[in-house]
Amino acid sequence: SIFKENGKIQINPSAGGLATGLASYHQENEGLWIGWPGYNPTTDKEKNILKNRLLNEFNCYPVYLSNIEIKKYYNGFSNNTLWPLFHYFTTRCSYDHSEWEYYQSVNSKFCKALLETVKPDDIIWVHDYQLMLLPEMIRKEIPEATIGFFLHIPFPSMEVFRYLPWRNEILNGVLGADLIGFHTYDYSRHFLSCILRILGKEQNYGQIVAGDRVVKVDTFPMGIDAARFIAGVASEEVNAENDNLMKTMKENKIILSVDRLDFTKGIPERLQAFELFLENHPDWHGKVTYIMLCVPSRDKIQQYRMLKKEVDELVGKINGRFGTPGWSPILYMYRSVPFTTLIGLYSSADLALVTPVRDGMNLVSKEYLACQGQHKNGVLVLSETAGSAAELGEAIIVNPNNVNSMAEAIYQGLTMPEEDKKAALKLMQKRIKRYN
Ligand code: GDG
Repeated sequence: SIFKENGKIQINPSAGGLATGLASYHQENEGLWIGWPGYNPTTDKEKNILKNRLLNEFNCYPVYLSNIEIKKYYNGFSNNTLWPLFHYFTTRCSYDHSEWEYYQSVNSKFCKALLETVKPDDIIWVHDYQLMLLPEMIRKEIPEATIGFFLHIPFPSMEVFRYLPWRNEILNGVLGADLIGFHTYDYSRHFLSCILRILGKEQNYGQIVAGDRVVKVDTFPMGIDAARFIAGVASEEVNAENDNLMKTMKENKIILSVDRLDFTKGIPERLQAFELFLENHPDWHGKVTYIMLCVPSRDKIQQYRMLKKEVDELVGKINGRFGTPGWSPILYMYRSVPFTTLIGLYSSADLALVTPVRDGMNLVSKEYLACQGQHKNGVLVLSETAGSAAELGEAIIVNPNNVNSMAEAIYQGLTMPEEDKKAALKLMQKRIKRYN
């Protein structure tokens, strides 16, 4: 995120899965990252200053969006049509023709920025649902280009995808790439089934013939830079933060959740499950604290503001119902915290609650496991509809809509024998380090 403080522009890496997950890769390679910086300079002079700083300090190249483009392309078509549809929230989708027009024009704006910077033999890697038309646009301009496309969110089943009025255009857009990647085998399968039933194109072992090209579709579950998290946890700064946290928490067990505040993350359902756990297990009152870190996200969209209100109210209700002068069941933070604080929380928590109703992958689940290191025995409660559940079968797997079973999973996780916790954790940690 970029903002102005005392007249000077501050540049901070953003806290979304795509940005954090690819940061290490970007730093270690000589690529150029083209993207919207999330900030609108008001003058041409400021635009140029920011552009130079992004290039020199971060190897990034900005595409500036106007206010109307932010409204119609970003908050509109990307986050109010594709995002809810691909996460199976079909009743939350708007299908607005003018937003679709902005989606097309902003995709061409990115194509133009790419043409300004691309060099012969560059490999072009297009990311995510905001740029699904871009591979085809680039292909038209540079027919011999090498293009990859990766989707960071789920690709829904054909029965859901077909709701989209512009389904053919989106599929053809992506088919401009040479290699199309998804997090899980199911998403790849859904995509191939749409290609067959909507475009009538057959596939053979994940290969599709598109004109005179062969396009390959495959599964690449995104990993984390495990070494960076493990080294971070060992640092003095993180140890000092943890000592402080332990003083406040005393002997209490810590439950942790970390998400962007998004309706796909199942936050209200999770709070209801925690409330039910406290109701069913009074012996745990005063002995457990749920630290809930919610990072503000897309707060210009009405539905996100309503969710914020709902979450605020639920937290207030639960703390009001069970809290005592010496104990608040939920410690709620609505902001982004520095990396050291985040990994300190990951390493201190006895149980992580990762219960999205739908999530492409979910990196938080992997980061938590990495930060538990060799000496902790943390338990992961994980939703079956997070992409990471396909890789982390040793976690306590739950249905995120089943509040009763989530409440019991919390109890089970807190009371499990240490050797069982350790055995599950070790297996998952090994996998995370290997597929980093
Ligand atoms: C999308 C897909 C997919 C969170 N709070 C803070 C903070 N974070 C970082 C975490 C993590 C990232 O944000 C969140 O990543 P997720 O993967 O959990 O979720 P989305 O943002 O929804 O990401 C998702 C991902 O893309 C990658 O393909 O896994 O399914 O929805 O890395 O560490 N970082 C800091 N402070 C915070 O307060 N510094």
